[in-house]
Amino acid sequence: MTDIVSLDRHGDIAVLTISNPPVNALSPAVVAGLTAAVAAFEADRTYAALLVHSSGRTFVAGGDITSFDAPDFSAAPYNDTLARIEALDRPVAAALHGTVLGGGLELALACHWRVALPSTQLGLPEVKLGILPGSLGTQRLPRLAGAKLALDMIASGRSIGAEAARQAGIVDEVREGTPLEVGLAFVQDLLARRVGPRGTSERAVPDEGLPADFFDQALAEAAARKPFYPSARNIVLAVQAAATLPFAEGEAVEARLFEALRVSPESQAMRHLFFAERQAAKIPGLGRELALRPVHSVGILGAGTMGGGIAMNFVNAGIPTVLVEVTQAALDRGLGLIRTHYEASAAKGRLTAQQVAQRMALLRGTLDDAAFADCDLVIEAVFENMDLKKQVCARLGQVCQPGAIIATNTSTLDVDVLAAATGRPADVVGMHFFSPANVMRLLEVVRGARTAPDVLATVMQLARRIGKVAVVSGVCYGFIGNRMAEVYMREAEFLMMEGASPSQIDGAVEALGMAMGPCRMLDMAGIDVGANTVIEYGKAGGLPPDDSYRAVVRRMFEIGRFGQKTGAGYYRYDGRKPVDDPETSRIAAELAASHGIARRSDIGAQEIVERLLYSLINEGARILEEGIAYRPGDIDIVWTAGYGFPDHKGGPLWMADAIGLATIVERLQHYASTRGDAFGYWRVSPLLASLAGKGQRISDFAGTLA
Ligand code: 3H9
Repeated sequence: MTDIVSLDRHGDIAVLTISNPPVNALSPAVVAGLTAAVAAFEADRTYAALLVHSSGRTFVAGGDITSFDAPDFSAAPYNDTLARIEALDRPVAAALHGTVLGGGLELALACHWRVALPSTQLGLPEVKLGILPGSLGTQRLPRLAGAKLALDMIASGRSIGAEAARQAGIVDEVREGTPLEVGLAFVQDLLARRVGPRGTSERAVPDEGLPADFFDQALAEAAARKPFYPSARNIVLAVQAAATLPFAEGEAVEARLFEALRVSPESQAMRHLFFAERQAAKIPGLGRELALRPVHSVGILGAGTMGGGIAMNFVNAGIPTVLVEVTQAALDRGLGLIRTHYEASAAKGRLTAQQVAQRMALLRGTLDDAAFADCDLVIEAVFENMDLKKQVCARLGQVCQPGAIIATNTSTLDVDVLAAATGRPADVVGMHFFSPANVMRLLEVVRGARTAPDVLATVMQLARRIGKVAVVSGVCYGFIGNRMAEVYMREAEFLMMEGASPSQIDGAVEALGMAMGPCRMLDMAGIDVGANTVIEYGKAGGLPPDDSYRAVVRRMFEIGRFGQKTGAGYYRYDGRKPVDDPETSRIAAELAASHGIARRSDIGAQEIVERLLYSLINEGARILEEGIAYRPGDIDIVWTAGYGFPDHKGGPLWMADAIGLATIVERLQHYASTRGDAFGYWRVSPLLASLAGKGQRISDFAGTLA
């Protein structure tokens, strides 16, 4: 046996141990080790039973995702070994702990019996990688849990706990102890009861109560709700095969459907994001040995929508949080909104009354900013205005205890200027949350010129603790996300002035899978918020000398069309439903006339997509060449986790490679020549031009930030 998979004797029980840290992924070496161990067990007739378990923090978290790109990848060796395990003529049990996912659960399903520690989570999350379980999970799980639950778990990728798995028939028993203790005791019980092997594949899928059109409905739903995900349809077909075909035929169906997905661009994009997300957490130059600052309590200045949302993140993670406001009315309103939010979650069954009480007990509100003196981290979430934020930062510099971290939630302003205002810039970092802050996964962490390494590392670790995906940005206007959003909005507004309607603009990018087009996005975030950002940027001298730049948002702001909240912005709202408004088109036409912009009736979806997304990609390339982002994947994570960019496209830069950089450069040059480029809007990023010229991919660019 190997160090990775060992087979040891405990009396007449053979104990197979998988040790492939950190998560016991099924690398080719694990599969080879597993196969050898099974062969050794087959050959040794003195064993009465086999126990399969893993060392370390988890059972097996799945197939080795890094191996899926290999041209010679094949699930067959693993699947053959699973078949051999199931065919063993003596009982085989799996002792489960940690996260039993994907190929890990498929291993457990091939064993005859399963016992789990109470904290175990089990799931088939392959759908999140754009594939389906390829080691008979789609065939064995329905045989244990029924087609309905199996399809739900496989299609959603959600995990279930050990007790729910026991009730569903996936796990036989839940026991306390270490995996080895629990597994050995369980197998000894099996032997004492003289129970023999039992193969999951020999069972029929229980189909009581399943409507006759169950799979037809599921297929229709997959087509309607997940049109961009080929995995959605394939998953239904695979589970249908389990329910309707003999095991061997279902196996062949699964293999064919799995392979089609593995090589699909959608899955490649989603696998890219899996690793990009983990990579984003790593900061070049900061080692694991760096001591972090303790964060036991958090203070937040501003109890508005943003401040309240931010507070909920910490409270949800069990961290005592104090909210500070300037008036009692604002504080009461902020605390009231948080309570209402938790009570609504409780009404939906997502929280218990006790959890609501616990969370509210962790939250304190006060008008006295002296409360910040006890906090390890204080985040300012006041209105986006440089003068106000400078004042606030100066005060925080005085009131916060030595060593406390001071964070600004600015979405665009210069973090170095704010850091200087505190008088202690090493303690300062940007923490840019996205609205709604308790829901959106993205956190942009802005590294100032003087941010101390331990401050940055502490905030990155804290982000993980509160369930965010954090991406580091250098200092520039709008950081990674909003700087790119600015060019995207710029083109949306020019298109509007040229004659495209908001629904035409949004429709073009939503047809590619964007969760929301730019017009709906800003209407929801607030036209006032967007206009203010542009105005502040103007004050800081950042705007191009072009009066037509973002003219629409400024006009909308002047006339009080603040977006969804006022019933009108780019769109007019029928309740929450956006509808094109003749008034918007009149405003756009009027602005076009006053700025000498020609109106056209021939704007097509292709032009909209190119002008919006190729500008976005070009700006992303600039962000990379300037070293504002560490790596291309960080930019992809910002846009998929923060702006609704479709994950099946892998983010803007991954998509750029799929389109071809040369094509993008050619189209940028086309717009420069057809539209004129007095303000450099279409100037091609030198990095993009150079990579396109060399036929290289931007996703492979190593980055420039030291
Ligand atoms: C599958 O099973 C297909 C089968 O049906 C067919 C097979 C033939 N592979 O997330 P973390 C790495 S598809 C390779 O930070 P956590 C990860 O990159 C798979 N590497 O830890 C990271 O590396 P690094 C189905 C993997 O504690 C390190 O492990 N399974 C894999 O926050 C730590 O990861 C899944 O989709 C992998 N499968 O969360 C589960 N998994 O340190 C995917 C992790 O170099 N994994 N790594 O950055 C997860 O969801 C989480 O990693 C897990 C732990 C919950 C397990």
